[in-house]
Amino acid sequence: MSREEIREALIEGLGTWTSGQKLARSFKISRAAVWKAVQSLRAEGYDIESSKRGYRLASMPDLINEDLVKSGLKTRFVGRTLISRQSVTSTNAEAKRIAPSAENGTVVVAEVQTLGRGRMERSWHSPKGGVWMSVILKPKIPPNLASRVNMAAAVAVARALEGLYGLDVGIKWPNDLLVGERKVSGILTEIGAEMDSLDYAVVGIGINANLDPDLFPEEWKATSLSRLLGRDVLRAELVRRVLEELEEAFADLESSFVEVREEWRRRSATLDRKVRIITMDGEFEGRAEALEADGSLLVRRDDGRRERVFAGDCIHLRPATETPEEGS
Ligand code: BT5
Repeated sequence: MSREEIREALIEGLGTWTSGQKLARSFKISRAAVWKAVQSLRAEGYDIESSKRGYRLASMPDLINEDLVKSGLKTRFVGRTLISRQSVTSTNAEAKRIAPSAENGTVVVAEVQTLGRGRMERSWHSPKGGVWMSVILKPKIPPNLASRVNMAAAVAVARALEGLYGLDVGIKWPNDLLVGERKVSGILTEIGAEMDSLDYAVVGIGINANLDPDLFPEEWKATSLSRLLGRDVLRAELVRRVLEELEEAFADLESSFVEVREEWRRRSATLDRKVRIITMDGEFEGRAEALEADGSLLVRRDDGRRERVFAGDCIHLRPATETPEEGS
């Protein structure tokens, strides 16, 4: 407990010195106990300096741990249970394992994923510096409305990135978040359901926060927040904001869903574009004409037929040359 109090005190006095004696007196513990608490915080990654004047936290640490995310978190249930790990195979895999018995809103977050997953068995690269997290949601909706969860998550992340960093974020159907034409975030929603009810949805959110996008092949057209902003972001603050936006979007999901759906459409980078659609049944090209209420994409094929696409990949094509502008 004293560890928490000392952490709070050092964060409050960020950059300034506090004597060990004062800390010991305030929390009614020995100076040796203060030292032990400082050691344990350092081991966690807090940059705490010590000198004759006492201790000081040199800079706010860019960590995503339960304490930092939860301090000031304005949600009712999303993120109230938060499990943070150094390294996991995939936060979605972890979250799915615990989902049946987990509280609505439980979050799993990791510094690194060794087997991060994209859609359709693709891999998602998850080096240190990113935000890799999964949120377990239990909306009271039938399974056929599950795509709402994915749409709500995309809108929530877009709002968070815009609200915190002033970025103009577009949504490429079905689940990529783009700034300009580059992917800054991807979402993978997986569900567990009975015939007529959704047991849970695991919303996996990957955000390229403080990492060098040149680590990835150019054809991915990836970017990161640090590249876009020219500075690192505080990831705990970002996680907090995403969780808050997610809770707000969640409320809409169980009711009319008008607000999220409209914003999802408004942010679409795919609508009115020339696209190539790749589904399990093959591929075709056409113009993206509409986004339906259930999240499907209506495409007018080059041969004039209209096709409704529920799942698949979409490549934006350049109108003039009709060559691919970006990867999946
Ligand atoms: C997605 O898949 O965009 C969903 C990504 C979801 C990742 C989160 S992280 C937390 C949670 N735990 C997981 O294991 N997953 C979720 P998709 O649309 O299929 O895009 C995958 C493709 O994007 C890959 O085939 C690569 O081409 C590219 N890619 C891989 N890693 C990337 C990255 N970090 N940034 C941008 N593009 C990437």
